[in-house]
Amino acid sequence: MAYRNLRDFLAKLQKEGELKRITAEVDPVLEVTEITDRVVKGGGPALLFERPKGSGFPLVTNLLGSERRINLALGADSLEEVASRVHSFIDVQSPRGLLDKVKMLPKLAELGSFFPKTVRHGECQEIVKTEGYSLNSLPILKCWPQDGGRFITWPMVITKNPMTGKRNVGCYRMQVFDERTTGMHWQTQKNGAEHYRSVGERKAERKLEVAVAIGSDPCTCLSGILPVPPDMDEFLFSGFLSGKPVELVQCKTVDLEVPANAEIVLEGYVEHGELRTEGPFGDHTGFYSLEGQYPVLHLTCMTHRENPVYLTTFVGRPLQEDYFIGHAIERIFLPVMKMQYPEIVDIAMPAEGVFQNLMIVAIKKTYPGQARKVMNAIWSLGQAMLTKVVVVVDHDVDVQNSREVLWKSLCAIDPERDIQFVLGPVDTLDHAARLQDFGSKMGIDATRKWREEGYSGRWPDEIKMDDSTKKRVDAMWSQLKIGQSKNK
Ligand SMILES: Cc1cc2nc3c(=O)[nH]c(=O)nc-3n(C[C@H](O)[C@H](O)[C@H](O)COP(=O)(O)O)c2cc1C
Ligand SMILES: [Mn+2]
Repeated sequence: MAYRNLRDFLAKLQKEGELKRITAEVDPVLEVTEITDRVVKGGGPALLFERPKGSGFPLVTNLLGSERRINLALGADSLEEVASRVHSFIDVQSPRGLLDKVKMLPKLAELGSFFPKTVRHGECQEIVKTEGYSLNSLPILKCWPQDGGRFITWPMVITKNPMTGKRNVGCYRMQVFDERTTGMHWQTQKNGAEHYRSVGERKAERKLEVAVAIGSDPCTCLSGILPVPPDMDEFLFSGFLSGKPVELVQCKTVDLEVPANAEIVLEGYVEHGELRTEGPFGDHTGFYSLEGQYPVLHLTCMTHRENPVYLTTFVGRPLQEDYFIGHAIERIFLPVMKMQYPEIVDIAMPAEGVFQNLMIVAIKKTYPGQARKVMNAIWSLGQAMLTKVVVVVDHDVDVQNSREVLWKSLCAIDPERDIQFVLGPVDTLDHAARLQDFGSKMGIDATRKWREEGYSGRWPDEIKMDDSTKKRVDAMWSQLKIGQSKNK
């Protein structure tokens, strides 16, 4: 069921009425954003701009900007279905007896079948250009008015850990500086930044090779965004998600491999210590991230398919496409979180919290202080460490319903008692932090308080009508001739 490449998925979207082709000429400078912004917020389809101004190549936006398209991408009817598949794999890890071990074998063999495979030839190298090429040939967006320039927004940036040789794939925006030079927006705590720093510890050869793949089958496109642990290959995980191993080809000028089915590949290197002003950029917080000093990528080669389709996205005031992607990732990784922290019942990151600002966690509290333990767990868990506000509620709060969370949490707190501040790493994009990358975070324990936690009152029950009264009222409802809904 896996898609062969980006076009194969576009064809599926077209068949499902989830793709709109735009034949009019549209400028990648601002116009594509304004059009797509209206479409995303209206719940509309993916957009294929066939004639971006100034480029011979078409561009796609809003590829995964709805739950339905995310499901189509993942080949599932719902995110719960994907989550339970993830769960069934992690669940086999601790076999109890011989029988369990035997039962586990097929699962593990299946997992093995998702390891990326190296192939000889790839569509992404149909055209190879080591000379006379230019980034200006691509329809790269300038997203928002105050942006410092054009930005490649959905790259899979591939590097190898200089110490271990292990691959990392990350989606980091790249500002176009000139025809063959870009910025590399590695935020401080990300894996790409770690590779960059570790190349700086070398005495000689302080260069880090970089390959950038743009546009692929949709699960592979997600690989750069997935917050997998540093030592796990994102391509293994995206192969697992699509049900088919990612096929890789060797690059032409660097010792790295890229997805064979990519539309466009940029190869090059970053020299440790060379920094350049990057930004501003209209970011997913809904505000501009201002100029900063970031590494510079020098291209050595560009390869692409014949007539490549340029895949891009942009961020801004929520809702945007990244919300749907982030939400899917949240659902897919929830079983992993639950395995580590079994008291977690559900989590939510409402769009307005722009991922790093707010996480609401429902827990089944079984011992005193557990809400605080969970906050600390979140602040030590991969990228979730950057979460500015963690709200912990009881298991009977529907965290997906922000109004219910506001109501019940505010009723449940004695602010001075229930709020906890900590200092630590914060998101690079947090413009309110006292220092770049460092600041405070807040946890709110909005669970019912126990005697063992020093609460001496009686915690009241939530008001609910009893079932027998409801049934009697249901029965008499039509005679009352009030109309409206019978039962709320
Ligand atoms: C559209 C989009 C753009 C992103 N841009 C950046 C970026 O410029 N810099 C960055 O550090 N992370 C960016 N991210 C987030 C990273 O892709 C994400 O944190 C990823 O898991 C990082 O991978 P890593 O843990 O291997 O570093 C972006 C995410 C999306 C969806
Ligand atoms: Mn990674």
